[in-house]
Amino acid sequence: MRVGVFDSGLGGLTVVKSILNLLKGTELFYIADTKHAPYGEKTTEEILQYSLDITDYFIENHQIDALVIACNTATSAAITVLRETYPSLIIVGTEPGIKPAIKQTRTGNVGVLATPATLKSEKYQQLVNRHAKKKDVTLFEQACPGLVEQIEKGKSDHHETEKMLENWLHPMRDTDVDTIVLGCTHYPLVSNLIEKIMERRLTLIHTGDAIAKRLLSLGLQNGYSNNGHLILKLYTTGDIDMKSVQYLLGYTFPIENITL
Ligand code: DGN
Repeated sequence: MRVGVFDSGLGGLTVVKSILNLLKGTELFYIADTKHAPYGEKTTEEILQYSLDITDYFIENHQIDALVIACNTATSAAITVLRETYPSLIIVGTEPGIKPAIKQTRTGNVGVLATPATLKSEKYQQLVNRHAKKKDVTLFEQACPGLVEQIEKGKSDHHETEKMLENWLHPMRDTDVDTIVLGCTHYPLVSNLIEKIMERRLTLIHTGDAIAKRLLSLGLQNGYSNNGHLILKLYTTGDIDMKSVQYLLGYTFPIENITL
């Protein structure tokens, strides 16, 4: 199976990591659309256009069978139109892990960290209505404007980033929140800081593994085998912090600049 994966930047590599762990016979192409990062502050129309351009690039250059939108923000803005535009493509999106968080919390208090665009989106409200409203669960939702930029700049463990997170997590620290949803694929990069600031054992929910499982199951249903060799190719539309790429993948990997 030939799979295209994209995000506004590096964050989607957390999803690539999960896919690499689970799938075997796959050719994986990743685009970090760093030229347009962060998506969180763009209009829906702009994000939709970037998503269409990236998908066209994957189809023209790599004849992909499946597309993974490794970005909560782009999923909210574009998945419906992408499914209508490319009906023969397997399309897997990303959404904040509200459902697994509700299953795992013991205290019933769950934090949700995401971009402003994701928290404001209709898709997120639908997700909350579907899963959280029926249960005895309180959600502490917190938008984190600027966090994606810090991570893209390679400042995941910088004291500036720690200060930002301290402010956002302050209201949660005063409650018995035991589970936090990482509602942006960039945020696993600041897991250590979140745990340090919260000063407790936490369950951090990141959706990379669930996406990889869904991709595998849809691939098998569509007749693709999961045998053979893995091939990985990374592309970026702008500047990228190689230190973070290495940190995310666990090894250095070449990344090619492209124009869409
Ligand atoms: N990784 C993207 C997400 O999951 O929403 C970040 C979006 C952005 O660029 N702000």
